[in-house]
Amino acid sequence: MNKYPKPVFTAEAFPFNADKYRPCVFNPGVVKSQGEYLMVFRNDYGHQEGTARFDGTNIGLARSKDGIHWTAEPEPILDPEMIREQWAHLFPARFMPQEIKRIYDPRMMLTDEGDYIFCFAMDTQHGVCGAIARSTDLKDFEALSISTPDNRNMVLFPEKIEGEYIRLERPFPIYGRGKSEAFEIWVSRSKDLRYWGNTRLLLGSEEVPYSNCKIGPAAPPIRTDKGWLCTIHAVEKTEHELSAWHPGWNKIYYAGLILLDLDDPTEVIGIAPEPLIRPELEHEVHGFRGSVIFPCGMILEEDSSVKIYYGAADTCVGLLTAELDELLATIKPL
Ligand code: BMA
Repeated sequence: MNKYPKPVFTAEAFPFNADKYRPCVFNPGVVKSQGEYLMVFRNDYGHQEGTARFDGTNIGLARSKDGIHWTAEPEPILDPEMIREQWAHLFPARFMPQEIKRIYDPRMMLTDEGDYIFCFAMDTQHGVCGAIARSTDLKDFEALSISTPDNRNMVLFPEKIEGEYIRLERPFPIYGRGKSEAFEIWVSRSKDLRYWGNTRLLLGSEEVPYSNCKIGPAAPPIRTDKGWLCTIHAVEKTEHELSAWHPGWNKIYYAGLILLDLDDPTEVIGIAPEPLIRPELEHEVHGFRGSVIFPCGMILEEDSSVKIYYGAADTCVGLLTAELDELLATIKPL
């Protein structure tokens, strides 16, 4: 496995709002299409010093020929303003436009028809929703569905299974779990990306040995002979404050691996007992929220190598490359 010693994408590569204090680009959704890599990323700009707040958040797009060197479009492709205008019908008119506050953490998949399907988190005045949108040109985004709150980290499988789309998701149950932030990964199915159902628990946070808190799905899974290889993020809450611009930040985010049954991806068949990526490098440990590894994109190459793109310290984008076999070798039966 090879972790790139420096970030592969930083705020310097995204000129929009570059004059703002401490801009961040992170949590990258990545697909590969006809030899070109496309990355959608979260951009937080205008950090309000001494607080956890930013002036704004939008979603940008970058392209690459090799998956390592990226060129960003100069303007965001999606921001809360566009959603307020184009998706106003999703909310009662009396709550608009102030209802939609932030959009962030994009993941992306490509359909057989060549449409881009986006999943992202949407903070509203009435809770956090998981949104799904379709785009044919990465300019206009048609709303397909929004979840009830609180739910986010929606991650679609890259293909239909038995005629159905499959999504991993992470609701936030604050009643009934006995401790705060014990949040799990659930799975739902849909025939048309609009109506979701057959929801089922996939993995409990207590089943992940390196987490004492919440877990969530990370990048869209990849198909392998052994099963669907799937990244997760898993959180360890510590007793001490970690290096961060965010006052009081005390959570470590690790990336981990699980394996899902090929025919029935609602069944976990294996888990790697140790984290795949721990925050260790300078750009992973120091930043807006230090010690955060948050993958949102994973590409299986023709030579069976794998690229995993992750947000590092909620500030920039890191990359881990590995052979598929070495990733699968870390998995033990659940
Ligand atoms: C999660 C999300 C992510 C973020 C992570 C670490 O809850 O908000 O966007 O990267 O926390 O701060």
